[in-house]
Amino acid sequence: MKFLDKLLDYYNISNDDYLLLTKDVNEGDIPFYKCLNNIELVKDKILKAISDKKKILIYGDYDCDGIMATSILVNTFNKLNYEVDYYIPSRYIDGYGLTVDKVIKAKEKGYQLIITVDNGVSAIEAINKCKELGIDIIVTDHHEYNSFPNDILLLHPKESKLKYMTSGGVVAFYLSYALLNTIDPYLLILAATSVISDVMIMKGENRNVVKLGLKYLNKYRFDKYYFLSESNIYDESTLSMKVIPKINAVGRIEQNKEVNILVRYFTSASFKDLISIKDYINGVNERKKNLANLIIDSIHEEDTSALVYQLDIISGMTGLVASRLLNTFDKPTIIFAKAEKDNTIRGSMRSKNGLNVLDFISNNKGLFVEYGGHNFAAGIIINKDKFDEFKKKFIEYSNTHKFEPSSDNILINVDEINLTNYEMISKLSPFGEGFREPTFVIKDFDTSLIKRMGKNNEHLLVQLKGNDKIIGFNYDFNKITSNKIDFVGTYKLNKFKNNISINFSLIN
Ligand SMILES: [Mn+2]
Repeated sequence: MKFLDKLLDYYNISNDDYLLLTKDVNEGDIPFYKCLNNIELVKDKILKAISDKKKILIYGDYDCDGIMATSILVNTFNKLNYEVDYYIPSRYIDGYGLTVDKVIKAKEKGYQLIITVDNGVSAIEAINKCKELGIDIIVTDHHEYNSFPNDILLLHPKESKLKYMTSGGVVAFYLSYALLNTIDPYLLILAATSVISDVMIMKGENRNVVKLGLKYLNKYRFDKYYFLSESNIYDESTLSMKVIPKINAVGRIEQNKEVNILVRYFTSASFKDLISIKDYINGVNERKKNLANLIIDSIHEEDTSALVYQLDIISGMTGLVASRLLNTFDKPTIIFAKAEKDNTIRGSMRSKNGLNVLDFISNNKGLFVEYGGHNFAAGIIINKDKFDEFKKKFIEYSNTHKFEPSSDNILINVDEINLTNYEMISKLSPFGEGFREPTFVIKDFDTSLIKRMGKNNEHLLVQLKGNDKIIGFNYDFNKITSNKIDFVGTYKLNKFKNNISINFSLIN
């Protein structure tokens, strides 16, 4: 079967679909800002506030989506030559979302209009406090909500003509589009970054935002991205593997208000600022990695079907540690942090195909104080005294819900690892939630061709034609038990100076 036909089969799409998915995107493919209900009213209100010289505060969130959303609006006001302030609450000091406390502080500082981004839709008490104190408030958010006061302006994907749920950053982007009357390429890549970081479905409008954002990123090569990317390839995986973890690292590691410096990074016009802040961000990211290594080294794998630990660590580290343990031990993993003042513990669940953590949650709702997430990654809060019961239940669940190797790999032979086929795949990008990058399997590979490389011979290498290779980073060589082996992996572009080659990168 031809390589393209294999791809079409895999996605269950026709040739016409392929042409549609692979065609170039342009600004006309981005929904016009009026797709959001209320946006004309919001625009009028903001323009009126500017002409009345009102003191405006943008209130964001500490994750990458919230930082992108805040930066988009701050940049927009900069372009309108109007100075605004912003605040990103600290995960540790302030907690998530606009609170009554913060509204009172805003009043004391003389703010007359608060615009929330990536939060606010459930902050009913804080909104009432604004009313009481005579502060105007506009809420832009994308989180779930039941009811919302109808005398407050709300921008929300649920109140729109959009087909798919989208990120807080994209909602802020539509507002910038309305206020500036144009699509700003830099603001679009910030929005695209938020689609990826908040794991929004990579279809429809979201896909167009990301695809055009990446096109602009490759065209303009914004310094702010260059300094965080560690790569000369700008695609969705550079964002998800390099840039976004660094943006998230600051709010996870730093326990004061440092996370606000990220908005300065993404909004400052000063190159000096940029250099010093990128050094800071990269430094925080190194500290985060070292901390993760220390934590992981201190853990002893228990002989159970799932790993469930409560550790003496800050809550910002649980996701990272859980992901690393999942990859190391190949077991569903839950890591809780040290207890909070109210005797709850926050944790991160990580899993793979075969054990859906949302299913576990919905079967055991009584155990949770709070939860949110996706099929294989969730953030949870439980009462500390429920830990033992929780652990027992989760291990029981994992006894009967074993990981299943994803069976939908495209069968290829070694000759099909080449640049032409890589390009056929990458034309379908961006990949993401709901539209996964295809994985491939090579059956019965001759193990005598396998070499090792790396300082400790920890990586697997097979040299193919030209400069193409099969590479398995930190490969588990115990898997090689006979003279044949099946390899599962993805195509990666390898660009070094003017040399381009393909790595078939193994999925351990
Ligand atoms: Mn968000």
